[in-house]
This record gives sequence, structure tokens and C-alpha cells, in this order.
Amino acid sequence: MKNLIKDFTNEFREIKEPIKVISHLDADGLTSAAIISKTLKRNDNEFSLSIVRQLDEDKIRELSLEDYNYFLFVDLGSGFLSLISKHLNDRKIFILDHHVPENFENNFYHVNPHLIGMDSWSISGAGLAYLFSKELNKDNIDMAYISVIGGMGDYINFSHGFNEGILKDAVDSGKIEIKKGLRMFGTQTRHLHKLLQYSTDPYIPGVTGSEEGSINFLNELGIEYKNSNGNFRKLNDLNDEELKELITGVILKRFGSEENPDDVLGNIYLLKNEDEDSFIKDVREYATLLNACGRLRKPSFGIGVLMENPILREKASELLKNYKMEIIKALNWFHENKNNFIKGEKFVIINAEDNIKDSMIGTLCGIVSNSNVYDRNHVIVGMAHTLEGDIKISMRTNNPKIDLREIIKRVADGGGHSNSCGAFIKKEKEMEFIEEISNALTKVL
Ligand SMILES: [Mn+2]
Repeated sequence: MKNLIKDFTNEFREIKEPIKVISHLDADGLTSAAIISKTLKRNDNEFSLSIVRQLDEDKIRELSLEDYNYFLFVDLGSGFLSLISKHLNDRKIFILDHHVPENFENNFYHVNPHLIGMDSWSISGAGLAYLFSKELNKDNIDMAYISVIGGMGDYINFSHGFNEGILKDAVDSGKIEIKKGLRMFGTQTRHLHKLLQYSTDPYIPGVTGSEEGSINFLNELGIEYKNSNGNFRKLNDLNDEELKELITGVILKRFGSEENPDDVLGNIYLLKNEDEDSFIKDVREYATLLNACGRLRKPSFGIGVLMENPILREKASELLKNYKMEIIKALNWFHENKNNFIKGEKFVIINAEDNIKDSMIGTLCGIVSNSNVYDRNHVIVGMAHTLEGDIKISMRTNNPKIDLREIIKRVADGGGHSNSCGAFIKKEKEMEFIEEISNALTKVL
């Protein structure tokens, strides 16, 4: 990887003209875009940035109308080598991507872990953007933390390989601190009783999904969920003694029904420069915010936060509040309807129809897949109607032996990663799809 990055960067140093940068809409793509933007600014390169949901021939043709001689694709591009070559063959192409590359002869400057026999999880798009940035200028080590946010968004494991080194840079440059704590979503921002109620990973029997259960649980432990002014407390407001009580309580509740009752504890990654109650203090929550900005088609809010723009930061904070309400609505619907889903031996089909927004169905499947509601190796298939009258399909699994992308391709026109992918189908095909995907999953599993 070192040599690939070195050669790529040396070629890049030669550029004296404006550059067109294209990146992806999710957390990894937005953080990649922020790293590249900051890097090019510092390097005095002229550039313009486009964020896209997906590359396709129309998009690439559109790009070819632009007057740039240099194109830099980041967190996307590797899957579209032939189309890029077809429409941009008279330009110089730079690609930093970790998705599976198309098998196509080319003369691009191309960095991708697959080219050296590694997989998409060995490094994120933002990780590659950072390695390039650092190679260009050692001072850019202060951007390592941005690539950690992107990697978390793509569920990259930071305990080994390149990622371990990137995380170390983020800690060494004073941007990130790692603490052991309750591994729950919303520890910085959610009210304590809500935090427990909506904790699907870890799943807390009798508490997850029930506000009453959550409040009773806190009462049993002798932990107040409101302070003396009647305001709801957050996890941060607990003293050490209470925190210990809570963690022990959660582990005990999970004892007997959960495989690893103590896996509620884990590393929490915090931004040192953010206040305790900041909505982007916790790196995982920051990644969620960026994904929300992308899904709700407001990528500029996400980039704005990353570029430290106070007005866009305010807008992003509003957007996150709405997004969380949508997640909570989706989770409530899921728990109320849990008994009505189509279940196979190793899969579940959640057909939400109009009950969950198509922009939320993938998020719901991800949360369900990572919770202990079903076996963690189950395949979760989500379906939701779109505003255009089609059906959005999302599939998630934690089973490393399954390639969902292969499976979806057999029954619908879709794509993604091996453990997370999606597609769109026509409404008339609803029943046909359910039958075909059930058959395909039964066969494979
Ligand atoms: Mn990515």
C-alpha cells in the first residue's frame, strides 16, 4: 500500500491545473471529501467538489462535459473503470477507493486495497484519502481523526492493519481519546432512560423497546433518571458509582439469555476538542450524523460540520434531531410488528411498505442485524415503498461467509458490499421478489 500511495502522490504533485474531485454521499465519502478539500487548499491546488449518490454512465458523461484535465475520484470509481475510460479517456484520472474494482485494463493512478490482495474492510475511502494527504505533507496528520470518523461509518475495524496506524495518528495528534465505556448509541446525547429503551445493540431483555421497562430498571438500580430540577439525565451526568451500578445491571439483565452478556463494554472514541454534550463528541455519532446528512440529501451540511462552519453545524444538528426521531419511529414499528415478518431458518424479511421511509429502511436493517433480536448470522431483508412508487430493498448480515451482493444480483438490479447491499424494484414485482429472495437465501444458507 505504501508504494501505491507514494507513486500516486508523486504523480499528483505534478498537477498544476484545477482538479475535479468526486466523492460519495455516505459518511466515508463525506469525510474523504473533507480531507481532500482541506489537503488541496493547503497545497494551493484549485479544485471543485461534487458529491454523488452513485456513479453511473449518465453521471460520468455529465462529468465529461466539465472542462477539467484532472479528475480525482475518492470512495468510489474503482467499480466503473471501463465507463470512466470510455467518457474521460482524454483526461488524467486519479482514484482512491476501497470498493471491489472492475477487471479492466487502464492507465489510471489507482489506489485500492484489492489491487494488493486485501479486501474492502482493510481500509476505508477516508483512510486512503488520509494516507495520500499525509504522504503529500506530514503536517496533515491533524486530519487523521476525520478518516477515523469515515471508517467508523463504514464499520471498519480499527484494531489492526492500516487502521490501527491511522487511529494512532488521530490519538497522537491530540484529536481523539479512547475510553472504555458502555457501548451504546447516543451515550452523549440521549436521555438515560431513552438510551436504554432504544439500545438494540446491546439488547437488554425487558428494557430494550419499553420505556416502562427502562424506567423500572433504573429504579431497581436506584439510579434517578431525572435530576433534582426535574430534567432528564444523560449518561454523562452519572457519577462513577452510578455508572458501575448501571453497567453491572445491564450485564446481569443480559445474563442467561445473551451469548456474551458482558459485551456491553467497549472502546468509545471521543473528540477531545468538542464539549462534553456536543452532538459530535462521540465519533460513532458523528458518523451517524454524516450518514444522515447524505441520506436526507444534505451532504453540504455534513461537509460544513467537517470544515468547521458554524452555520452549517447548526443546520446539521437540527437534521440529526429529526433523523433520530425517524429511527425511533422505525424501531417502534419494528417491535410492534416483529411477529408478522416472513421468517426463514436463517433470514427475516421486513416488508415495511409505507410504514418506514425508504431512506430509513437500510438503517433499520443495520440496527436489527447488529442487535440480538435475531441470530447475528441471520440475513435481514428490508423493503419499503419509495415516493416514486417503487420498492427500496436493503439487505444486511454479520455472516462473513455470505456475499449479499451476489445474492441480490440474482433477483434484482442492485449492488453494495458483501454484508450490506440494496436495490430498487417495481411495485408489481413485490410478491415475486419475496418468493425469489426467499428461495435464493434458503439455498445459500
Ligand atoms: Mn466507503
